[in-house]
Amino acid sequence: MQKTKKALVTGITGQDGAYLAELLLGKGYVVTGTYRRTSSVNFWRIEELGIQNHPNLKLVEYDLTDLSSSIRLIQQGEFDEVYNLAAQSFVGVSFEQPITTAEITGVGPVNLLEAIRIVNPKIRFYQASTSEMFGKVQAIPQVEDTPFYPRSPYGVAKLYAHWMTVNYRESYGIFGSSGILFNHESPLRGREFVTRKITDSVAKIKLGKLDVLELGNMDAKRDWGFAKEYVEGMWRILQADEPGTYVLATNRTETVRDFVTMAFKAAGIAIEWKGEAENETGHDAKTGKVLVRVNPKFYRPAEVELLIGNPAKATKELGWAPKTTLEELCQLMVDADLRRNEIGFSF
Ligand code: NDP
Ligand code: GDR
Repeated sequence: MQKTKKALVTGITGQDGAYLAELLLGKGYVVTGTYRRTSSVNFWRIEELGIQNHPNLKLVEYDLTDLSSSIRLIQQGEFDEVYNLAAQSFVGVSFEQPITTAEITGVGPVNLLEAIRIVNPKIRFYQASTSEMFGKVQAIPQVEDTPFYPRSPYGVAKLYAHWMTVNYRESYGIFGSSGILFNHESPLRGREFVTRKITDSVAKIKLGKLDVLELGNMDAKRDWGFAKEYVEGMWRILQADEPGTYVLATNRTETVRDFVTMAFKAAGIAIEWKGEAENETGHDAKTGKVLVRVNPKFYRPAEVELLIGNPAKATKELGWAPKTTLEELCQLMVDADLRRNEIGFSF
């Protein structure tokens, strides 16, 4: 009989943690998911997925910045696989809180790597690396060996954790793998990130609950995929024969402006664009009403202008490929936000 696998998922209150826990539970894993002690814990994602009370899911309080609890967590869990998804993951905030971001997003993963090295070096470790490490465009499409040039404290912190994962693999033989994941979105995306901010605002505008959507840089181009498919990629990365680094992406890039147009279209509203840069506005093509405008307060001190990734290595070695188109993804996000806003749900 095959042994039941045990997995640790840090950051289960986040988008990817929730989807990954759902995936692993579906595969028969016993899953420990970590959340932070806060005054009001936020389990809405695992509630929405209906896994909060799953008999094979255990929720534990944990902070990635604490080495001693990292060691105890690894000692107590007898895990086969550890997926480190916890991070201060918002690029914008990383400019305001660079030190906290470095401690959580950069050094935090090393606490887990140390715990694994000390307690059980056989554990397979997944690090949530990011296309933000590519930063300033060096080549397109970006692949595993494209040079890194991060453009935010978040990107720099992730790059440190990425190289530490490589370093623990090469120094101690730990099965440490990195997924360099490009932006992936879903109805469970946090509302601070641009796609969900857009789909939630479009739903509110459609329902007469908001007048105007305000955004920052409309020219930024991103390679957006569906989060549910990307967590499947994370799992595949840890099932490989050898540890390694893999890009997960769609190989398609669109501007923020294109995503806005797409989201309004998904809600049955055609948008016309006028003006440029800070004066750009998006109008309802039927009524002429301004529905979108630029607010420079959402600009970042440094921007990643263009991301597009080629996942050919993951396709060849892991059999992973994205399936959902950006139009389909956008439609399912808008539909979810319309449903939520109709019943006054506001996460
Ligand atoms: P989220 O921001 O939705 O989730 C982040 C999780 O980390 C939350 O559960 C959060 O808990 C937790 N967390 C934050 N700080 C700590 C801490 N000090 N100790 C323990 N847990 C902490 O991110 P996503 O789900 O979107 O992303 C998952 C991972 O993948 C992140 O590491 C992110 O940087 C990375 N990534 C994401 C991409 C994307 O497009 N989504 C692309 C590439 C990489 P709380 O709820 O308490 O804040
Ligand atoms: P990103 O995602 O920075 O790529 O990081 P985000 O959705 O925050 O921004 C994408 C692009 O949109 C531009 N933008 C705005 N962004 C936000 N959040 N709000 C706005 O109003 C707005 N207007 C324009 C941004 O400037 C940017 O160019 C995400 C996170 O999930 C990271 O954790 C992850 O590593 C990367 O994706 C890959």
